[in-house]
Amino acid sequence: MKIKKLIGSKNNKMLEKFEIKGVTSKTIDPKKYTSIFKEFGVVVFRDFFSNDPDFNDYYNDIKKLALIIAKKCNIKIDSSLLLNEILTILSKSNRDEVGNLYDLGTRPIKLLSGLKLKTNPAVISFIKAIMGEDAVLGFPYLGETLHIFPPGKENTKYNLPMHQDYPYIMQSPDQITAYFNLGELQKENNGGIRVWAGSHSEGISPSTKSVTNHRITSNHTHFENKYKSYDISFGIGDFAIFDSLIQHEGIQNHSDCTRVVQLIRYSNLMNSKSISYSWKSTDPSAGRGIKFEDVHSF
Ligand SMILES: O=C(O)CCC(=O)C(=O)O
Repeated sequence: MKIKKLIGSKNNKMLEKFEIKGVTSKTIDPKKYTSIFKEFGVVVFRDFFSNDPDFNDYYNDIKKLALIIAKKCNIKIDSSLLLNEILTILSKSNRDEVGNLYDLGTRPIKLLSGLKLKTNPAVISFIKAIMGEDAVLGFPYLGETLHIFPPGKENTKYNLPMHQDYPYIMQSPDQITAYFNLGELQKENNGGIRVWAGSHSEGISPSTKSVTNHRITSNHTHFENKYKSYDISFGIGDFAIFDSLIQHEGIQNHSDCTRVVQLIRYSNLMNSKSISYSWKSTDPSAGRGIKFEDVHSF
């Protein structure tokens, strides 16, 4: 299946130096972008995965499975629709089935094509260029999420307020969140991610737990005042990496179409804090994991 793209659908405002256009997984020279990543804590590559077989295989696998759900639920769907259009239709009446798709890309990814995407040579060489050739790469237990954000007020509860990823996930504070975008941007207001560029430079920040058990950055006004924020929206095949200490939040989807993105985390296990607690991840199910408060004082 060839991935259809919407011509002229991206009307994002330009995002300073950390938005890169015209570089793909086939052409990237990773060393060129490490200093941008270190300065801003984020780099966004537009159309990075155009014609990348690993990306296409994962996209097409998820789409095939979404069409199977449609068949199972007796919903007629035009198979030439985009993945996010299909998910929008399915979510209206079969939210639980869409949840099963979420599970296939979440904690951990359970598709071979997903594993191939996770180990895509361009992605790994970029991460190694940032962490250093000596880095031993690990995958934290809670590191993978296939986020599916359908439209509708009832779904906005899934958007997280300002936070850092590391306290949720652990394993190493030297950690990168990679953002493989699978949904096409059809409307400017279908949400995305708001980042406070450069905020990672302050390291781990104090956070409190909300009633919904979300970790919220305690001194968020400090970051709002000190760092410039950027709202980033994504199209199919766009790729971004974030320092797991960057302050960020989800932007609610106010459009009538679903936002869908695969997140994968990569940790550097040579980090001294990570070594001090034996590389443990947050692991709520097995009772063997570690909690942020076990090893950090705030
Ligand atoms: O809304 C998103 O796309 C990102 C969600 C997020 O911030 C996270 O999973 O850490």
